[in-house]
Amino acid sequence: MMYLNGKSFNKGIVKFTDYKIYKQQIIEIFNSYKNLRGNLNDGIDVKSLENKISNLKNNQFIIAVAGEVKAGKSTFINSLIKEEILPTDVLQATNALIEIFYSKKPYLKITYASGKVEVLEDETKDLLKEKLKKVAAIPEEYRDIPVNLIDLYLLEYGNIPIIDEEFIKYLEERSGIENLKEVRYKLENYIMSRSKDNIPIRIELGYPFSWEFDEIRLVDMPGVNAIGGVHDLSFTFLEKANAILFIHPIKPIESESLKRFVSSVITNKSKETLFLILTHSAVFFEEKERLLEEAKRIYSSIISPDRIFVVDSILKLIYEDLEKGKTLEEIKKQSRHKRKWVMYFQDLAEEEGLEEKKAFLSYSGFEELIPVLENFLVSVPFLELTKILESILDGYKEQISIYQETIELLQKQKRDREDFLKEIERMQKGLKKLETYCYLILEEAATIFMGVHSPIEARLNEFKMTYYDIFLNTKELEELRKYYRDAENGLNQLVKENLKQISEFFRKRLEQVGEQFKEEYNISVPKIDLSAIEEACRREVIRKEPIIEEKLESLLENWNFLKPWKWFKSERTKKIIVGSREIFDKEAFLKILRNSLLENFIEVVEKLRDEFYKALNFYKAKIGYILEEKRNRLENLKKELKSNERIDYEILMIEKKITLIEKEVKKIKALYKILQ
Ligand SMILES: Nc1nc2c(ncn2[C@@H]2O[C@H](COP(=O)(O)OP(=O)(O)OP(=O)(O)O)[C@@H](O)[C@H]2O)c(=O)[nH]1
Ligand SMILES: [Mg+2]
Repeated sequence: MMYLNGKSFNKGIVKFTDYKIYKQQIIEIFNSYKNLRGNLNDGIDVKSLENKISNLKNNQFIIAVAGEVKAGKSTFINSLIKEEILPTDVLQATNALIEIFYSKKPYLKITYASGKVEVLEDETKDLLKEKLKKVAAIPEEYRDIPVNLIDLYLLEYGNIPIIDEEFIKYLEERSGIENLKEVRYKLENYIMSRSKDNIPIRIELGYPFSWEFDEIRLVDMPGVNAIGGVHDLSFTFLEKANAILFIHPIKPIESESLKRFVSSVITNKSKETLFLILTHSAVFFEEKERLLEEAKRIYSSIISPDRIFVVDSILKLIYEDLEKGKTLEEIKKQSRHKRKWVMYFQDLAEEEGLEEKKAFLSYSGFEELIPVLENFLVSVPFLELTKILESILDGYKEQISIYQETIELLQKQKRDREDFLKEIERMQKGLKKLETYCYLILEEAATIFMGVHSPIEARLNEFKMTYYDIFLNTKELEELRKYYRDAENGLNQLVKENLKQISEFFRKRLEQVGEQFKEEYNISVPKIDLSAIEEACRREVIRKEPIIEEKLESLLENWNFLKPWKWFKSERTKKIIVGSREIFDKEAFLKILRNSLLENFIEVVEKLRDEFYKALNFYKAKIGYILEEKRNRLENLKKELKSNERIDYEILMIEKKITLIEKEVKKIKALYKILQ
């Protein structure tokens, strides 16, 4: 329909507003479904549907905005949310990321490395802006010292190092900055001013923005370092992000940091969510088309061309000012930044005979970006919507078939009780036989899907070998982190695919059996919600919750979201003694970490296999349960003696219900058609 793996976009562009409308409709459809269904088991796993609905309700879209220092990240976000609230032109502290979300009242929460929390509510925009600047930015005078390294040292070791030659050498080596000795006093001053109590690690900003914004969380990431690296908390966010926007000035077009970011930081999975946003297009306005084409060519192997855009955030901000009723003259006077661009593009607009406001928006490039971005973000949940509709439709179909079967039986009962009892007995016999059949199918499944020659074994082994090699050959800590994550994600995928195969197998077999039983015993094989079973199994196998369900609030405790990773890091940190100081020995640490990860990885794979086998039992239990229920229903029908009036009344009620269901089905089908 729309796109697969974010690779290609077709005609159907979905906007947030559309999505929100459809979502609301589907929530209503689900509520009616729950009512109409009552206690009747139509084979649909209502709990699982309910989960999906509640996920929809709490859905959050995370947009991570990453890029090198000074690339224009904060300005870009400001222009997107139409408020100049994030500090720009100040160096963002390396360990502070700022999350921005919609809130009716302004709200600012700052969490420091020590755990200390500060909350500001109901403050004015200017005050929030000031506070943000103070907290998230690094003072100008420290720009030439490796503040991020010092902060990281503090975060890792908790104490402030003595600044001696060794430490200065350590800083120089790791930062690539030379002659730090000469600014020793700066180092001292900086270190004196830092403690876990004033290193912010998470800043949450709620504000009544005027974008269709309430489900979006934008994250202003600290600049990736020159070699494209990010620290663990940033990595966590990148992993969770629904879209990663890598901001890069349009010139120079070639970016080492982007290449490294892609090759060694973000996981394969996240690669599918990556956008490249080239900013500052106003500065090279004449060349921008050419540069865009060049970027698409240069980055074709790492990023899909329909996810590369050229924008100018300042032009967008000018447009927003105009939207708010300011005149170009006023804008010129108020902002030094904008002045030059107002003048240049005002002229251009005049030349081209364009209306001012329109011109600035069009020159900004955001008109192209925003629809694609919105569509990209809602496409996945959109698919989820259609899946929910499909399940409900299946449920209704089964309900109608159960009701019709019941009406038939009731009519038979009215005509001839003998005959009716015989029919029920025949059906019960059929069900008994069906149960045996189902177990046979399960046996068959076990031989196909379990054991040394099963497809999952082959895949698991292959997988193990691949990652074994990758781990062993990884020389950088950061890459190891990415590959470990890749391995975990890969396992998830592997499990998913294999469970799907099992489900497919059951689906086909049950269909065959169904035809046979319909003819022989006049019973329909009860509907089994295989996709819900699949999901339940997946939850058993992979303990990690799907991202959507994860509460963002718990992220801080999940500072170690990368659990094994973090665990190894903190438990097995290898330090060596250099002179009087313990210094982090990267080589030794990497070796230990690599081995630990390997051990852990293999353990996970083994465990996974066990769990996977258990999944088959899960199918068995579910199928057994559904068949038993159907038998009980027949048993009850048999026992009950009913007068003809009673029977007529029941039939009438059932027919009424069928009419209601048919009405809903019609509604769903209409909506389904739109969504397709
Ligand atoms: N003309 C033009 N200037 C821009 C654009 N984006 C950012 N700038 C300017 O570039 C400078 C840096 O922008 P910031 O938004 O602070 O960059 P940043 O990536 O957030 O920087 P750090 O947080 O320190 O890493 C500011 O002076 C902005 O006005 C753009 O699209 N066009
Ligand atoms: Mg910034």
